[in-house]
Amino acid sequence: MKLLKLGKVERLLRSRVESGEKLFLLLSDPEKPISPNTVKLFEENGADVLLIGGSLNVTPYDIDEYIARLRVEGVKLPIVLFPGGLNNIAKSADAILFMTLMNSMDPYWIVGAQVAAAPIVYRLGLEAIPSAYIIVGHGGAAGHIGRALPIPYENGYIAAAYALAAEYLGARLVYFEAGSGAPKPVPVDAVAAASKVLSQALLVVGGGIREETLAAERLKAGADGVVIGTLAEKDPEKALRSSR
Ligand code: 1GP
Repeated sequence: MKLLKLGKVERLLRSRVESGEKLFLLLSDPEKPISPNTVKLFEENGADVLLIGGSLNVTPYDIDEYIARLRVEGVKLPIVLFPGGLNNIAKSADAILFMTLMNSMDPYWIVGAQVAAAPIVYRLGLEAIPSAYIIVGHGGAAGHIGRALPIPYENGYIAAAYALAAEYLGARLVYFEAGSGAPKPVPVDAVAAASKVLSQALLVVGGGIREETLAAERLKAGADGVVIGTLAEKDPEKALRSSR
């Protein structure tokens, strides 16, 4: 038997949560990347990690180029791939959310892409964070591309059942996703129900967080962190105010 050893990025995120902090995961899509200066603004104001990923029209070269630009400009945040597919695995990231799209109807997105990805992640030496991706409500592009059967907005208890199943299956991070730019974020009661049953996995929530109270309500309901993408691109100052 080998001992469970957490990677550097996961340890950092867990240590922040264990010390009572909430996580702010900034998301940049390399197709419309957030500029290095804006990323630095977020870094100086409490972002914990930069997620990079997108569903379409992204190559590993775009991601490596973007990361190189961020590093040259002095961005020090840990950079974690939030992969929309195999085309998002890039060697200069620090870690990858190694995700299964739990409520996909297509085995490819549940396990097929992961089997294809695993040897690449291993060869590149990326820290893999075992993660479950669960799509709720609108679902946006991720829901469409991932052939998800989104959990109805009103049925938070179903989302919680998925989260618990994810933890029992070994996920150490559960990501509730409403879809980028979704009209409504994941409902608070789904977050509260999941947070009540999870005992080990980090719970992060993203999609449609564009008003100042939306993140705070979800964090208060028990989310460990929020992901903000669209608002960070469009209105960084508001995104900062909305991240806590
Ligand atoms: C999308 O959850 C993320 O995958 C962030 O969504 O772009 O709506 O902030 P937004």
